[in-house]
Amino acid sequence: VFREAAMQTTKRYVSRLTRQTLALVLAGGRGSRLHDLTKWRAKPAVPFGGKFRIIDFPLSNCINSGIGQVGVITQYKAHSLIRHIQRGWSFLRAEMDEFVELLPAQQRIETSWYSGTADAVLQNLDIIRSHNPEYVLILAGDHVYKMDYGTMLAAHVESEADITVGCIEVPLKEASAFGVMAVDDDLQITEFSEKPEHPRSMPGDPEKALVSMGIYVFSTRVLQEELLKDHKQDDSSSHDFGKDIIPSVIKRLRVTAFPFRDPVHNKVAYWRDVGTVDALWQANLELIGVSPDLNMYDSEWPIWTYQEQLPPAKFVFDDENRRGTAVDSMVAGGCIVSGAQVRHSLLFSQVVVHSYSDVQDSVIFPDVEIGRHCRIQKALIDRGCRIPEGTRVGFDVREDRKRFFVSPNGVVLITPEMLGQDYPHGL
Ligand code: ADQ
Ligand code: ADP
Repeated sequence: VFREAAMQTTKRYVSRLTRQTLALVLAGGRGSRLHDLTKWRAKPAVPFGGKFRIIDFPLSNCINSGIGQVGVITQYKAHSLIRHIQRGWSFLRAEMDEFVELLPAQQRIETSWYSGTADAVLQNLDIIRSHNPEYVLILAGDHVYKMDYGTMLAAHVESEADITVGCIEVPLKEASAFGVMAVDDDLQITEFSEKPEHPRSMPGDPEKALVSMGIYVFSTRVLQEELLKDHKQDDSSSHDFGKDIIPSVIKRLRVTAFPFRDPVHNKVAYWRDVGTVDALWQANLELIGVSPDLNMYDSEWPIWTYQEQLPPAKFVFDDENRRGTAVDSMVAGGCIVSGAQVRHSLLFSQVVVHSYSDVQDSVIFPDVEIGRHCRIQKALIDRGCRIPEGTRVGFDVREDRKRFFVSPNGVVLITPEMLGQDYPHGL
């Protein structure tokens, strides 16, 4: 009884904090390592997991954590992202003061677009003030993970921090892609270097480094003061949280690390920056395993998205009685596999695979049609591609390179443009 009562009190306490929080999702970066996938769309709008887009993960985390006030800061190639958010994320109740608001770069206070991430937030300071939150949670729109931000907010308040930085352990050899930190026994950050050439390892574990997830809780007053201070240093700052703000405040302010761990299994949590063609292909295919690290079937932490009303997927015999099958695969709504074999692949919505074709180890984005007699292996096919009859992909790297992009790991990326076709609307 006492434990139950204590849990109720904790829940109420955390939900008070989440209600006093405004989340800002940074969704303006280019994500250039995804090559042609981000030529016409921002990285947060890249499809993921059969029916989602990457930004659905941080946005769902907000809603599931009880944070109903969310701004999405957009800039680069934002059309499909804006369309997705308008269509999928307008179910919140304005009268309950819940919303997902779009904040495009619109030259609000300067005659420039957003420069770094801190500048993107600074240019929206008046909007932040108008919502009058106690805390501002800054998130990146381009990571895939499930996280309860309530526990991070509670840690921020309990440790009396000015700023709390979400952090995670990664292998040392990958750490130079991140902001790398050192912490003391109270988890106060004592050192922070953004993308260091020679990252430091964690004490006691020479193979691991503690890195920033690029997510921050600020007490609103601190955020305002620090952004204005950074804004004044025009020449010396790139106006970026990781490069400028965090390194400059750790000696002056109380900046605490919040280690993100899987609360159920008590281990390092699932968190992916699907920033390359290889990583994106791999992370999508991992989902079809028997018990993947990212469980999308968890009814306690649903991932919300925009979805069209689609009929169920179907697998049919063709006119010559060849079976249409998919094994060891995930297939979204609206797909038709007719007289073709699909193995170890992920088919997003409305993919059609025609007779005598064979698809293996591939990730097929929505609205793709694969013609007859195709053999496709280890491919990532972008939205809207019409693959012509008899196409062979993934068998001859030199041939593939002539028409398509082949990743360092040998994944063949195919976009409509590479096939001489138009991109579909809303990409
Ligand atoms: P990076 O991953 O290099 O490092 P950055 O390119 O600054 O981060 O992007 C962070 C987020 O902001 C992304 O979601 C991006 O889309 C968005 N963004 C970038 N520029 C923007 C702009 N001008 N306007 C709006 N949105 C913008 C950061 C931290 C590291 C940390 C990693 C974790 O700096 O310390 O380790 O994230 O991935
Ligand atoms: P294939 O080239 O593999 O023979 P078809 O286009 O002839 O493919 O379609 C095979 C089967 O797939 C059809 O008999 C039908 O059952 C189903 N099918 C194809 N297109 C549609 C569609 N638009 N709606 C519903 N079912 C379809």
